[in-house]
Amino acid sequence: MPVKSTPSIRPARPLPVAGPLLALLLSLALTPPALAHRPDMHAPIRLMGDHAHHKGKWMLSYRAMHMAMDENLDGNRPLSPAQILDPAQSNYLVAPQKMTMQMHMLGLMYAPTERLTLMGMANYQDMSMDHQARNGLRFTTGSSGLGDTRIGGTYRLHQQGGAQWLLNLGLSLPTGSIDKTDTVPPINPESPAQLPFPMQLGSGTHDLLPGLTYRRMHPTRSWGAQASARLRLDSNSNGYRPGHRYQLTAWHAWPLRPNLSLSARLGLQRWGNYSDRDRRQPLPLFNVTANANTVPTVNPSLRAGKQADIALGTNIVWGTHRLAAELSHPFWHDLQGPQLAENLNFTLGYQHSF
Ligand SMILES: [Cu+2]
Repeated sequence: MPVKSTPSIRPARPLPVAGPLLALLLSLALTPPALAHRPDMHAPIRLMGDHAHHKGKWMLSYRAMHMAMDENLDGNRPLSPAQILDPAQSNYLVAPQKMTMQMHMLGLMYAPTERLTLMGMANYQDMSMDHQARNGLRFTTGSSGLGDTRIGGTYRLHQQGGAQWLLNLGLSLPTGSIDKTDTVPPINPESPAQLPFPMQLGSGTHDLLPGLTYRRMHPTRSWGAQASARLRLDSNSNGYRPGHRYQLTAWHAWPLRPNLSLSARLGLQRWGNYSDRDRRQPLPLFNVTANANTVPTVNPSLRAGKQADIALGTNIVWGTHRLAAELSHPFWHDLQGPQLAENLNFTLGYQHSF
């Protein structure tokens, strides 16, 4: 009787199945998806005008932004409310402590031709600012409502292989109020007063929004850069205008999965002081000229600044839908102060093209 069978070695060999399965999973995770449909086809969600659509295509987008400011700076130097209110150093009666802003943005894009994509965007803002008065009183003011509306277009200047140049041109329309009021206890506890510059919902001005964007896709990564500006074309109905704003940003993105990418971005921006040379009449109470020393936020010469941000983001795509988020933190400031400095910005967005 031949005793050939040695069945004891059979169950010790699961590898013939596990090996190929592991290799398949690894290749799914590491193989870059096709260039045409990548999650990093779009720049980090905070940017606008970063992409164009094919002729006849529409896109609906919603972004929610949360911005927090919680420290006053003069230049790059922190100033506490006590330092700002120190009678030996200033005449200020009130010091801002922190400010938060929530913004909801609804946008629509449409490409009438292969080269041109039109866009429009409206937003709703909700702002709150905490203050401390010299007499120790703490109070909060708030304003909310429709902000300024943006319309414009993105023109595909040049596209070759994975590289493209986009020209952006837009206009900001003054749909946001510049006459928001709230009760300001140390000034007038009985009736609402005109809120200072940063608490107004709009600029009241027509702004030109030029920009230039470069994008480049590589097999396993992509990057891009954008230069943009907000140029005030006129003064508002209250006789002042905010300063111009210039932005420069560059990002790098990595498609980790066919439907998921991560991005890192660096941003630089500078903005100017307010100009009130066209002012016809003083505003009630929070009067920009007469009460310039009440609180730093009503002084048109304490608005300018420079800032550098670092941001991390992600894009998740499925079909024609995209969900994206970006968290940014300014790591350097140079502010004409005392002025509240941005500390954190979180943007969450959803886009659907059809
Ligand atoms: Cu779009």
